[in-house]
Amino acid sequence: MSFTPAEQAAMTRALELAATPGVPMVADTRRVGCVLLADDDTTVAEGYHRGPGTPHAEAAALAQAGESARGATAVVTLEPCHHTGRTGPCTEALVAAGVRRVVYAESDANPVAAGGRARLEAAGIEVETGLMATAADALAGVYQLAQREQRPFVTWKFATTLDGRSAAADGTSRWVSSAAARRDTHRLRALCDTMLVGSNTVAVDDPLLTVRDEHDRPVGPERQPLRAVMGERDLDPARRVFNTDAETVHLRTRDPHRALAELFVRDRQHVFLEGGPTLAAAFLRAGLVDEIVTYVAPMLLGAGRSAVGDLGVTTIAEAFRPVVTDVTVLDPSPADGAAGEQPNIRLTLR
Ligand code: RP5
Repeated sequence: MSFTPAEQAAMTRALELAATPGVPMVADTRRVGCVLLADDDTTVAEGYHRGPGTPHAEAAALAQAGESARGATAVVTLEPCHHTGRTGPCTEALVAAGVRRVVYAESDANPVAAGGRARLEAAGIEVETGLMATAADALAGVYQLAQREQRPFVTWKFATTLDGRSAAADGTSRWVSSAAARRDTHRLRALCDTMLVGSNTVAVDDPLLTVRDEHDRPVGPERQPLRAVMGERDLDPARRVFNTDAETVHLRTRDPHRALAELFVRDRQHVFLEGGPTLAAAFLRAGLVDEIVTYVAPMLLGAGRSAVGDLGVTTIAEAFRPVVTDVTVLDPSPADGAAGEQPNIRLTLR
């Protein structure tokens, strides 16, 4: 394997493109980015997959490049597909455009789309693979888990005080996390296709569960995840979760397995779980939390709602011990700082 510095930089960019927030991804689609490089290493065009039924990353980049794609190197986060699904095969588009070399990060786990490399090589295109495969794998992890387990990937997000509380004794919880942490949450919400809470959270907190911009305005309806509320009790239609900013479904079950199965049938791939302590505990006990994102605020309450309910742990040896994958300090913006906000810590665990 040998890659030029320009190809390495292009792959970093392709991974960024693939992770563009706000792209609706459902069960059989993937986040993919592509950069086309000319012989002199300049970027000819860029593309990324914008969701089901839209052109794949390679096709988007080729359309932007036009004739300049001839002789170019295509740097792609995933092996180009070799099948006709909702759109045509990327292999044929790359061959027809006269691309000289293709560099991709990892092979496609979906057997239906496989065979891209062989087709490209048969057409005389030079192919190299494995560049930044680990980063591409992390990006693809959501899709791969959904395919393997036939259920959506679950990210559980919560905010907590230093003493593990998510609300004060009187039930007030706005806000435990800082403004910077809440902005970060909206960035992460936008990467998922479903927001999930329990009916109790809707009754008690009346959350919106939308993706909102820095001015707290909802982004367009086409970029909103589905809002799902699970629980057997009836819901008050006047709750904010039923406003017109995004679609909302009521899953009449308290069983995490059944809720995820229903969401998978609706083509959902990535659930952002923002439920309260009881729902979070039910998912953890069922082994249905794949990733945890928590914002730790420099605050002590001493009493109040705990961030997570009973996990059935009675002794330290039985503790759940997720593995930390990232620790980031979220500093307040100058305006937040002037308002007295302090840094929060975001911990990501798997
Ligand atoms: C909690 O407060 C929800 O679980 C959510 O995390 C938050 C509010 O969400 P938004 O109303 O800001 O969308 O009830």
